[in-house]
Amino acid sequence: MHSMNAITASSDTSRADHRQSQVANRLAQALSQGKLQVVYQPEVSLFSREITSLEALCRWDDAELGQVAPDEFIAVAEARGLIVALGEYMLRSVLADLPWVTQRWPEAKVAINASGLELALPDFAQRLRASLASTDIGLARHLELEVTESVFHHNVPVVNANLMSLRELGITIAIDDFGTGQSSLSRLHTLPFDKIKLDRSFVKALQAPMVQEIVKAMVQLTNTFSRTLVVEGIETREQLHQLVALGCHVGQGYLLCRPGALADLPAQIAWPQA
Ligand code: G
Ligand code: MN
Repeated sequence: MHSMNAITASSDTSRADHRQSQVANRLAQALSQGKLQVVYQPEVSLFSREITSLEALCRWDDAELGQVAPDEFIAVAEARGLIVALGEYMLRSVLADLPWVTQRWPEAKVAINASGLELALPDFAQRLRASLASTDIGLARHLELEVTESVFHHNVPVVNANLMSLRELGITIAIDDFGTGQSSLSRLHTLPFDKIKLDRSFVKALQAPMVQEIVKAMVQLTNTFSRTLVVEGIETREQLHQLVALGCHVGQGYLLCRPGALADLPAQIAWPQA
């Protein structure tokens, strides 16, 4: 009985290992051949409907594996030593797109997601600065870096030093998927940040009075400290109206705009009136 379980478990493990190796090999190739796409999803002012930020998101449609979900290939990149290459790929793509973005949306920022593994490297900020300098250091004020609360699992002094160097350059810091990580509130005051992106799970549960109170508290907290609150995962008009009523100013989600190629994004967002 035990040995049967052991056999099943080990064949599951080897199948998962095999998939991971396959994804890692193909991903390394895709990165060196420029085969990943970058799409952008706006963050939108819920009052003016203007685009305040564009979040760069990676998409991968592989010739052999087909579409691979970002959750899967990012996890593989982290496990197999490809996350720095992936981060640099995204940065290069974004820097190439930035002149065009700033022409079209002069006030908007472009946000890139960084893994805690990257932030824990002592030379992260230095390398980012060097890439910027070789393009145009003035672009720094148009860049935002999104990090999740999982950075707390890494070397916090190094992470903080990186974040502070980036902020000195004019790059803003957003805490992504806020509310899902560990010890988020207790560590919040130790992290330099400009923006909180409230995880979409709060919007999903918005009917619950307790969740509405949490959203209100987050609005108040961010207002008090002059930080921006962005609510993620807005999918319905009911959610949008409820969030506006709770005092939220900026949102992101499929109702407002799906991720898309830069050329396909509207200058301003239109959504149906109630
Ligand atoms: O972790 P992060 O928030 O950066 O993840 C962004 C991912 O969330 C993207 O892959 C994007 O396609 C997805 N996403 C964006 N808006 C919505 C939404 O309204 N609902 C859901 N379920 N997913 C969304
Ligand atoms: Mn993000």
